[in-house]
Amino acid sequence: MIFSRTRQVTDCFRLCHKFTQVRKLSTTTKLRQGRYGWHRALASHSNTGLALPTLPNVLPHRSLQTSNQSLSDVELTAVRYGVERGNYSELTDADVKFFQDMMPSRVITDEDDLAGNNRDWLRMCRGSSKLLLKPKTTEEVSKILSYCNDRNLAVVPQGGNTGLVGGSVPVFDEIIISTALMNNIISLDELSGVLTCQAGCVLENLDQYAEDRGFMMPLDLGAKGSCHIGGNVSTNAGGIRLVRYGSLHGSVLGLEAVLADGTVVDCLSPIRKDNTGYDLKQLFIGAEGTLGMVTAVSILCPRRPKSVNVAFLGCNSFDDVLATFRNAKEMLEEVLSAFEFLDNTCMMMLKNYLKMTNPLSADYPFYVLVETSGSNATHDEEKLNAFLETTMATESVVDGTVATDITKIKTIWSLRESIAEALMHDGTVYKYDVSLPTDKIYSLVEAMQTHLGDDVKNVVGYGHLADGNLHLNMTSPSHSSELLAKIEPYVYEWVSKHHGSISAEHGLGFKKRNYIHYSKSDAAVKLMLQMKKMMDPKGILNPYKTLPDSDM
Ligand code: FAD
Ligand code: 2HG
Ligand code: ZN
Repeated sequence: MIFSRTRQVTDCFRLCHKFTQVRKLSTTTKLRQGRYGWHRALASHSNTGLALPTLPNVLPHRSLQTSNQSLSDVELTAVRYGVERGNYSELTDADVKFFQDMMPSRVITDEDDLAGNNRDWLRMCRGSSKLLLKPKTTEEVSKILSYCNDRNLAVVPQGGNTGLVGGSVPVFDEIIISTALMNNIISLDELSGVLTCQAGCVLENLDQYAEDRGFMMPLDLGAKGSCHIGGNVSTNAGGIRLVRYGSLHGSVLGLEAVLADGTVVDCLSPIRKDNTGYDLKQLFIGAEGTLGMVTAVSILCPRRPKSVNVAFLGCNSFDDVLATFRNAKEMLEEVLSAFEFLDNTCMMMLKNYLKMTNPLSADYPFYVLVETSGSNATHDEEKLNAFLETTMATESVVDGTVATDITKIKTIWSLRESIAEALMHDGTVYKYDVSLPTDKIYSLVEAMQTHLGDDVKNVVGYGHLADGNLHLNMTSPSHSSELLAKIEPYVYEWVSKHHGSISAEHGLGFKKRNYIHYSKSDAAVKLMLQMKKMMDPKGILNPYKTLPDSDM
């Protein structure tokens, strides 16, 4: 069995430092069974050939109930944020008829059917679109955009609608163009590992397809059961493996996009080296649907590792987390595939709201999740063993557990991947996703705790420590404009002062567009506005998103 390991590491844990073996994991597994199917994300760790359960490609959020908010309560974005509608045409019956003639039964106008597409995952943004289109081909997307451009109708591209910055839903009545039916896998070259597919393929499905052929997707994130590869590319999603496989700017080899006027730009090259002119595909990666609609992607998939280990460790301070990271970089570098952290308030929420179990014998101020992936189990275990011995000897780690089989690995990962969901049960969530010099990451959480005091219910910090990426989240019983005004722009000023980025991986979307100046120079923003004007002169593609409000 591939996940079997020498007893060395666990024995060493027990003997040296009162490390707990994963004895509570069976309990945890039981609690989670059948509740949150989407956490099968962790199947990607499997190299065991185990048959994994088939689970629905939906996140559980649709049925979540937070403290003071029911689904129908989500305030219209335009009202909550006081936005003015752009000078776009209103949808007419003739418009709807045009689309119905073009793609009968894939034109949705029923208000109830549209509700989920009008509202974002966080339930903070809601639009009032009257039309959802579900094209199947690039040609259909091209016809839709050409028509909308001629008619001056605004549109919003939508993938899995798991975005966290309000980018994937309309602000007013923009037509929603969903990639839900653009889900064909075109090819996977088993020599190069290049996978080519339509934009609406669900990330997890792609990963399973790749797994069957000995490969894996180079990115992984908690929303993998719902998000689409086109959405991933359009947000330049980071996730839990960026430390190992890099960003989508590197692994996306080619893409196809449709411009606002319907022009199809074919840059779907599956080749690795191509220095012919400007690298246009990069423009669409992270553009959040404001420059074109991504219709197909070629992406480089690494070989699936033969050996995977996950350690979940307890630390007494953030300095200890940093020391553990330093050791991991030094001792595990070439096999390190994830290094994540969470604070104890996150753990409390996982326990209280999702009834999950801390696999360690006690609570600690901080937890670290370290994953190694490699091709030689003995080699990887030796390295992990040496790393654990060192961190224990220096007491930067005071408790921990190593998961040795796929079920336990999944259980540990599900702790980390469920934090966003647990937070939703704590009330209204104010979500910030920032990059900072790694040693400054947690100082921001402390600064916000001091700054907000009792005005806020909880302030938590967790994230992709290896990438210097903090997920700072604050909660309050219900939405409060006063609280928001106390958080912003304070948080952005803090990040800018410490030379960070105000959006590490989620993008700017609707919520953060007007704060772009905290991370980009005037000249850079001006050039972005000029590019937008050139590629989408009427501004029909995802208006009110990514770029700051401007008179240009
Ligand atoms: P959507 O939410 O539908 O859209 C996102 C943006 O892309 C919108 O602006 C939309 O207009 C645009 N868009 C979508 N499809 C296209 C297209 N084909 N062409 C052009 N524009 C398009 N993000 C991370 O980076 N790392 C994480 O670890 C991570 N974890 C998450 C965990 C949870 C539980 C949740 C709910 C979200 C998480 N996210 C994470 C955020 C989100 O999942 C990612 O941003 C994801 O890439 C969005 O994909 P999607 O298909 O849902 O896109
Ligand atoms: C994650 O890493 C996601 O879990 C969500 O990017 C982050 O909830 C958040 O703030
Ligand atoms: Zn993240």
